Amino acid sequence: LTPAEWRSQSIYFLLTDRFGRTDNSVTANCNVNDRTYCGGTWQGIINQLDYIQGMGFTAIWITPVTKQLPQDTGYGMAYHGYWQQDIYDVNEHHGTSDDLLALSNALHARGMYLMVDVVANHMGYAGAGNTVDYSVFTPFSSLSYFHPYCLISNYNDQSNVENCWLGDTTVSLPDLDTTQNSVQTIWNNWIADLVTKYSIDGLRIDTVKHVQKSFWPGFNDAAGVYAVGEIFDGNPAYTCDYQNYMDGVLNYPIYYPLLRAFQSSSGSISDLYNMIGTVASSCADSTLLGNFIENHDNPRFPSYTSDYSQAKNVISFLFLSDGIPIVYAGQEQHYSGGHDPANREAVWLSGYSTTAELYQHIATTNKIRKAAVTADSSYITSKNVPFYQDSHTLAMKKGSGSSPVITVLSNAGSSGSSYTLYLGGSGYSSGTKLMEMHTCTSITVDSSGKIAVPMASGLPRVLIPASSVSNSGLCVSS
Ligand code: ABC
Ligand code: CA
Repeated sequence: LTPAEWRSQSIYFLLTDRFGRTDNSVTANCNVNDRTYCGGTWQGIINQLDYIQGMGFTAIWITPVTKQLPQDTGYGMAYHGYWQQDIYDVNEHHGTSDDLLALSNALHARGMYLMVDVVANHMGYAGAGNTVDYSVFTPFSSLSYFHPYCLISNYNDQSNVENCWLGDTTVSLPDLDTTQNSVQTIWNNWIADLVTKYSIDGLRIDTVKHVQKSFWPGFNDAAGVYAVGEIFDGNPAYTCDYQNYMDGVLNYPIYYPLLRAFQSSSGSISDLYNMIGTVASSCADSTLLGNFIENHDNPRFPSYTSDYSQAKNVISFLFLSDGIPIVYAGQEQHYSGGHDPANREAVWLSGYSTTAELYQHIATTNKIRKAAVTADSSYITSKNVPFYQDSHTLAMKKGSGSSPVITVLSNAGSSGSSYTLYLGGSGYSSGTKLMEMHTCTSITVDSSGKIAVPMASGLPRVLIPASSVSNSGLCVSS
């Protein structure tokens, strides 16, 4: 799938080991602190595709599929998939190569897409960097393929970040010398073959900032599909520059101000307001970024606040601003794990409840976004524009000039009062008929061009033209 085809998708990110089991168990024990395999498989994902599709997702991103170090280390086992040793074989804990192919086929049969996480920066080794037996790696079976051992010690020194090693003396991440032609050739051939063999539709690329930028255009081209890179850094100038070398990047610049704005009712709305504009102007194309508020490396949103209204607001932001929304498995169940490994709870222990409040909120928000895409051919490529803020409220518009989607977010929280926000500056002219999609309230833009938005309990509000409502399957009059 091309970048242009990915823009309108929505992604469910899951750790294969933690999402679904072949036996469909919803009680199998999974103690996150053990940092060991809990039994999730590719077949287990196939078994639960209705659950994922029921929220409106059109794609899944799965953790790396390659064969991992086999030991139980001081940090447990390689259940997450980032400690590879053989790039030509698959992780047998997740199933066979045929199982992975079956997952790809099952997704495609539903019109859904497969994104696979890949690691080109390093391999994984159980032990300190000066004790590595390079013969365990396939194909990088000698020291000559790697940078000399040194641990990353200074994140302000880009050559240290690129040429030294991640990990520590418990688990080493031997750092490939990606400047060598032989290493580049192996990786480019490998990714082309992997994408072809499993009909992969997109890539999430790990540790992008730890490899020299000039490596990435060739790798992305060889893949031939949309790739979104992980640059774990909140600075838009630093992170956006990587979009000049690959299709998209994970939206870490928005992540931090989004989290701060909604983690409490005193969070800064203006910092988020400003960052929307900064990212739109700093990144090559903000509509190809990957938006998230949770992942397996950071504490889950409910570990900061248990408030459901705040959780709904951040979800609405992910879907209705520029970029491709990414929800991390368990987010829909309001899981609240903190730092790695606590944020890697097994999803089956929720019983895959489809009545969960956030499951329903995500389903509704996916429908609203799809209705906007259907009604307005320029919606998905247009730039989101924030146009109103007060200390608890942010309003933004995205879509064609005459009929944008209006999203109103609030950080007042569930105890927030009920009131009417008279919202100006939307660009809608008086007399236009709109629908607020969460309350199904019909609203006519008033004679001064203002929209009377019914706010309550700190919940998000989304307005679309009345003429687009029928595309959504929501607010159907009886
Ligand atoms: C293991 C254990 C953990 C244990 C840890 C020490 O070792 O499992 O329990 O606590 C994989 C596994 C992890 C594992 C690691 C290391 O490997 O999933 O469980 O931890 O063995 C990617 C993946 C991630 C994966 C790897 C490695 C890379 O998403 O799941 O981890 O393949 C750095 C990397 C980034 C990496 C991340 C985990 O570490 O750059 O690619 N993620 C600063 C640095 C970042 C750094 C980040 C976290 O800290 O700049 O480069 O990420 O260490 C903002 C700044 C940011 C700053 C943050 C903290 O603050 O703007 O720059 O990030 O304001
Ligand atoms: Ca490196």
